[in-house]
Amino acid sequence: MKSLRLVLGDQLTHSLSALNGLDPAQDVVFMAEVAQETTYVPHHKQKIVLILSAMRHFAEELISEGLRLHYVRLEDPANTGSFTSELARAIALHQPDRLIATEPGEWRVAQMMGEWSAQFGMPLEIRENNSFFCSRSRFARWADERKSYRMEFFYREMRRETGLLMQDDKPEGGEWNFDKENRKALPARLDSPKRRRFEPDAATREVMTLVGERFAHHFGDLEPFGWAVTRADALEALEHFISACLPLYGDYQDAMKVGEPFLYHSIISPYLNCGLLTAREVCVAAERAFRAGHAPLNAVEGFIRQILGWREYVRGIYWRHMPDYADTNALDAQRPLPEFFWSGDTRMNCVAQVVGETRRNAYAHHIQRLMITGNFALLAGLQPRAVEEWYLAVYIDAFDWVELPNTHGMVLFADGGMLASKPYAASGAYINRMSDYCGSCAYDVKEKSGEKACPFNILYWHFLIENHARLLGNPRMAMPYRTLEKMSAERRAQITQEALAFLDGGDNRLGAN
Ligand code: DLZ
Ligand code: SF4
Repeated sequence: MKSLRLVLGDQLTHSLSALNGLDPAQDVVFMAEVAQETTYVPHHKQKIVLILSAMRHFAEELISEGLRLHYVRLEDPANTGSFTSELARAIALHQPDRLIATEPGEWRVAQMMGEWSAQFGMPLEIRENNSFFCSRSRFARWADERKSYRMEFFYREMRRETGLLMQDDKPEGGEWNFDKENRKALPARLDSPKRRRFEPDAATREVMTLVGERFAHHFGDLEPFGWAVTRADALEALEHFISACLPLYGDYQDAMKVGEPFLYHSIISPYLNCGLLTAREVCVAAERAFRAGHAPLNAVEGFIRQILGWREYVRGIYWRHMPDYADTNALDAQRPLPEFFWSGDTRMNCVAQVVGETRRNAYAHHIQRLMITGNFALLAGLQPRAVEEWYLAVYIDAFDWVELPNTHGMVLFADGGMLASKPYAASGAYINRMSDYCGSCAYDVKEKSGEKACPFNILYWHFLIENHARLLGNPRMAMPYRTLEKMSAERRAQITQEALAFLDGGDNRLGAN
């Protein structure tokens, strides 16, 4: 039985289930760079370079292991541009008896895959993706047992199941979650670790030229490109994080500073999400640092919670609730995405800084994504689909399964609270506390109304007024609503008027495009 083994661009793992039991004498590995994937959203240029270059390096590694590859390059004149049509060409050439794949990360691709067996008249075996801790069926078992899904309880089960940071059946340090220790403001003098850059080799340079020519109109700077594109380099990036950044990762996890896009963050999500690193090895490395006394528990627990807890949890939610999940719009948010999400051309310094870093690095850390661009999108009532497309396009680690629940549920509360127990809405005071953005902003974070007032201050109260009927019953919103109720009718009318003036015609004519 001759099989064609499929490896997608986010499955670059040597132990991938689709490659298990492969017979090098007759089986062929199929990989294709296709226009359909490079353009379904206008991906940041560095994201396309990372995926295509990592695919090419991975293919080389498989060839050097003695495997037969059917590899289609994007610039190949015969390339027909989609997984399905390229698979048809490969089948005609190699005449396999069956297809073997690993479940894809994305609903859109899973739909496509569902048709292949009938289309090609041969069996297609779709195997579980063993790069995750929690299979889709395991998540369904957990979710079936409860009415509301809180990440914290899922995470505890995962800790017990994997034994990570456990002392027998008790959590290490006597508590499951040390998040309250992870909100420190940065010290005035900061000596953040210098990030490890990986100089592009000839293969990456070739892809950069291709992307520069073909995707010049896509968002983002192509140079400098310093991402790892091989497993060996990704392992080096992991080792750098563990030794130089993890000890302080916890303390300053939520902090933001002008000119410091990375601080103590791991920056390994692009490698995890395209398969160069596995979730297990990353968590094991962090736990080892704790056991060796190199990193404190609040840092290691916080990091492991992101991978073992949150990342697995959002994947579970995605597969359990797609495709309907993406269509909800619980807060009826209808405004189009303002142009400054792409240009960065806004007087709001916090937004300008984050968009600028996103353009340069294809990266922003979780608090920047949640509390600056995300908070703005939530408060301004931007359309979920437009915001989701933006996040999917601009971030190097963004794939639908992880981006959608994070944006739709966590950032925008568009699922009505399935993921988050309350909307992550905040006024300028939070941004001022967690960053140094306000000091050099054209707006005044202390002003609550008028020309100079920080737009987040006005939009925050406007958001509460607008969503009064939808959010008043939420116990976690009781405090802000009590404050709102103490405001005079005139003050509320003024907030509404100033918010609408801003949204409809203020800073960079939000809503005008
Ligand atoms: C993101 C991406 C890009 C930009 N290009 C490709 C590609 O040319 N070939 C490929 O196999 N995968 C690519 N990917 C990743 C896919 O979009 C990802 O594998 C699907 O979303 C399936 O989950
Ligand atoms: Fe952002 Fe407001 Fe601070 Fe300006 S004043 S940086 S708009 S939070």
